[in-house]
Amino acid sequence: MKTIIQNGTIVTATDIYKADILIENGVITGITNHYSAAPDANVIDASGQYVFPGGIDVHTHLAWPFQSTGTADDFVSGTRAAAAGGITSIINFTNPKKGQTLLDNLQEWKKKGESSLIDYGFHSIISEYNEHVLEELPILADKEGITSIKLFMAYKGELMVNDREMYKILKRAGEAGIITNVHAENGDIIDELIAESLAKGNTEPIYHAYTRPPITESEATGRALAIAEAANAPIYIVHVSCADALQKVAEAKKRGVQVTAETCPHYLVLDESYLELPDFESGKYVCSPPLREKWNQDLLWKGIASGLISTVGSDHCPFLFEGQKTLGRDNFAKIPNGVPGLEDIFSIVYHFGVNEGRISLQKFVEVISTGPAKTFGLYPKKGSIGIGFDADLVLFNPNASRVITHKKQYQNVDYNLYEGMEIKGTITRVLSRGEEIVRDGYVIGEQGRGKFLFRNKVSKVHSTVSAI
Ligand code: DUC
Ligand code: ZN
Ligand code: ZN
Repeated sequence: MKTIIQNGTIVTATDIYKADILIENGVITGITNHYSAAPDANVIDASGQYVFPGGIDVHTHLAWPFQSTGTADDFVSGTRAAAAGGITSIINFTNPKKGQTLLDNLQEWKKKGESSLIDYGFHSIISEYNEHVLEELPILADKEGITSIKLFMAYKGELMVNDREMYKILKRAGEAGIITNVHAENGDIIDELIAESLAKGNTEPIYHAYTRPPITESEATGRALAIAEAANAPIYIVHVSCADALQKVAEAKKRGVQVTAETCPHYLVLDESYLELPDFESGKYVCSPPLREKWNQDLLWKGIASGLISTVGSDHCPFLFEGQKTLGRDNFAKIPNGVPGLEDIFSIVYHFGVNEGRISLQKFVEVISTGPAKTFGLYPKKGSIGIGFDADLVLFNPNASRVITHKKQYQNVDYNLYEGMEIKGTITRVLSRGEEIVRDGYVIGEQGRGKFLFRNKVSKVHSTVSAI
């Protein structure tokens, strides 16, 4: 089956040009000025539209058990939401059970992934250190194509590992061609600040932010980077939320640490004041790290523009407002940490980045597709538009507008973080490996068509930094 996309404006991380795209068997096989429609070809007219590479969201928590509950989206609702929002590949976090090997745990997650609509991979979380873990790392990379893991410096008793464990794991991971994602917050200090706050009767959601101040993130970020430096290993700092933590990334990059960094749409657009909304509306915005004072946003956007931040990931960790977020109505420490974002990440970064003049079209493609593909071993199969790439494409009308509302969303959540925001630019079609899976805002692809992503080893850290 041949598909031709005619008359669109192709946007990659480096170029913008008008051309037609020929797709055969799910792969881009030609790009030229004009293809005349062959009788056996499906022709899609993209006049007046951008053609972007599909978004790659490397930070999702679908079907994720956490804090005595579990996220509201599974691989069915979550990947439908992703597709509707222009995301054609995800990398989801696993969550190991106590005493389970990484390899056994992975098989369970691969089973869950089979219901995906789009392509999917996994980062293996390591929350329990033992010698077996170190032995499993090369097997994960060589035999399973799992070339990233994740460590937490917070959530003691559930996920947190200590510095010595981090060092050993990072070192072995680096030797095995694996990049380590790190959640950088000082869990011990945070736990003490929470205890102090509750003892004083300070239980409202704003205290979630006050008990996780920027210093707890920047200290842990600096420490994680020092550990990676000592271990001579690549590291990916997830969800950088504030200027102080970003500064630690800049300093480490200057020293030659193999670091890449991510921020999330909510840190770019929302701020700490949402945690003071009345009637427990504030509970919807509880995530970790917390939303920060507004002035940080400008520095995060500048970090994207300069290349210091190479990826925007959603940290899609959705909980229902009724029944999940409300568990913490009387105690902020009981509100499950996490917000939905997968369905809107593409639009939010485009609108507030490109339309509002903060980043170029090419930089948008870099952080939403090319950067994550390069960092996580998916390039050059995913992450751009070129001959030999999978035909994962988003057709986008920059002149149409829409208003975000939870009433018209695929994600299984009873609210939307960006409710009421007007976005200029709409997704008209999404193709995954050449197959149309979204048309005019409706998901038309079938569940279970997504493929597991066996990823390349990470030998060199991706960097596009122009100035520090
Ligand atoms: N932060 C969240 O908000 N949710 C999931 C885990 C995390 O790190
Ligand atoms: Zn995290
Ligand atoms: Zn996360």
